[in-house]
Amino acid sequence: MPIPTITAFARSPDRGRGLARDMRVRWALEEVGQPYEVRLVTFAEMKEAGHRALQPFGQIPTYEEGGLALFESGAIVLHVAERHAGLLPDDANARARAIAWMFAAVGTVEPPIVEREMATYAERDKAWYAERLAMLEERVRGRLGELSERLGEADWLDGAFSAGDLLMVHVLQRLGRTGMLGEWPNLAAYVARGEARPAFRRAFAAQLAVFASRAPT
Ligand SMILES: N[C@@H](CCC(=O)N[C@@H](CS)C(=O)NCC(=O)O)C(=O)O
Repeated sequence: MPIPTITAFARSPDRGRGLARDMRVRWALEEVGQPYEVRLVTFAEMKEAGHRALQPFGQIPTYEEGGLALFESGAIVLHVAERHAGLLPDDANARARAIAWMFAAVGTVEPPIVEREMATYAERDKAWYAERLAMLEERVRGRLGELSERLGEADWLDGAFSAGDLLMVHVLQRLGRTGMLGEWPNLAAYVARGEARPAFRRAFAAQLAVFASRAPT
């Protein structure tokens, strides 16, 4: 496989906390041992036609590998997982279930978490903010309770660690500063297990190094 190139924020708004979605792609590539290159883009560059040709919505991450260009972090992680061993089970049914967890992460669990976070940025000055935040947090709690119930005492969502866990852990990390994860000790432990993986640590260090190298001194 040619060395893929991904895009990431030139200046990450999370100040190196690894919440931007290039992190999940980096983590997947580290899990399978695939070296990669990173092209850093500014916010202005993300909105230009050149970048939009790769990512129609003017966002990161993107993924280029030979003649293939991809966007959507979930699709990129799935591509990486399908091309390499290690992130999806060999058994066809188990593989299908792991892919279902990938969709659950980005399609069912991530949206209420992102909606809550967006409200804290964009709606804080509204008269109805407190009421709306409480409502959004209840939605997040609903999903977390359901996920916690399913995970139970297992280490991972369905057998061995998979791309489904990779995406789910990264999605849950966005709740880091809210304290909400602590309400479900099994989910907090699940995220900690993901963060302890050597591939996660390498990916995290790589994205942090970008922030550190560009942060004003
Ligand atoms: N569903 C997309 C979401 C991509 C996304 O929201 N990227 C963020 C960074 S994590 C971004 O580029 N935000 C800047 C913007 O939307 O202008 C994916 O998973 O790749």
